[in-house]
Amino acid sequence: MAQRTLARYLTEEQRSKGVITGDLKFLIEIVSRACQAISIAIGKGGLGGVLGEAGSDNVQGEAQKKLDVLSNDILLDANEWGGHLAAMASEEMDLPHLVPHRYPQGEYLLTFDPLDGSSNIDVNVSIGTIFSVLKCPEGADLSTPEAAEAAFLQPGTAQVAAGYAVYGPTTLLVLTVGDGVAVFTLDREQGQFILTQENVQIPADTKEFAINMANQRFWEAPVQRYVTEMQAGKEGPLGKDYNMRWVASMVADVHRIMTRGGIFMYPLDSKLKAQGGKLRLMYEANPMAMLIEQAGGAATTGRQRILDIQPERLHQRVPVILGSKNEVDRVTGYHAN
Ligand code: P6P
Repeated sequence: MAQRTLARYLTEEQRSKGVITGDLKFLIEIVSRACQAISIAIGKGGLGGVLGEAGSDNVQGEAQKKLDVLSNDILLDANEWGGHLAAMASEEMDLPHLVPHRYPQGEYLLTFDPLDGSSNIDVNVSIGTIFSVLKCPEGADLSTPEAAEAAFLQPGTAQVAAGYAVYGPTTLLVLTVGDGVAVFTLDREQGQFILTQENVQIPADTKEFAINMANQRFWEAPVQRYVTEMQAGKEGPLGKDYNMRWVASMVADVHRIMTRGGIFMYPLDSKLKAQGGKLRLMYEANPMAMLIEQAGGAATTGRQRILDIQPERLHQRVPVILGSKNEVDRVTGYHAN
């Protein structure tokens, strides 16, 4: 059977299933080409002069890596001229980036974390790009970047597409347009993402958890209880031995869960309480939550479904617990007790 490229998959979703519009198909293809360019830049590493610090901080107050800034620029440049977007928002920019008036305005909003896990860049560990697509509300005020923020403040259930690229031994694009999750592998010779898996299903049970154990003393009681029970293994209340993984690149940890199940937790802890959590809602938690749910998993803050959260700020942070449904339900249940 002929290889199904990303373009062919999207056309099938658009034509045969009527799931997406032509503009959304075009937007996703543009984002995929930007991810190809980011993959090439990362692959050059020290040879491309792109490692190390950029010498600036982002809106989160985090030191930017050269590749953070480069990836952000690649996504902005790729997306602003096509006529499918009204505005973009990024972890690396305080305010939304409006499509310049010299270009046609589109009906979609794009949010992204251009390079997630950038603390792993210089040590050659997998990193990724995370993106989310929303419809721009009718009559939205896009007169200034400050005014445009309100248009983005939609719950995760309003996303029309979400995906990530993971830059690892292979570069993969994992995508949902609301009709299940599909995985595409970058064929560097063709310069194409080729469909290698569709209808991804996350096992409802798992024996593998992902959390940064160094924060254990800061966790709330329900997470303390859950992790202690998993560490108790077969003799403990959960009756099975668990393994632990923590890549410290959300994209890599989530992709492992997409591939073989697991539970990922960046829970609220006492040192993060004031800021509401570590991970960002609009371009980390929401797109990953849509993907996880579309693959049969669950995604909560411990207290509520992530996709139901009504955002209040563009760079809002939330606790994240996602992955194999039965395990997420268990630890979420502990929060309710
Ligand atoms: P810690 C990367 O900086 C990130 O935003 C996520 O990709 C990752 O899951 C998390 O932070 C790692 O956090 O505290 O373990 O370094």
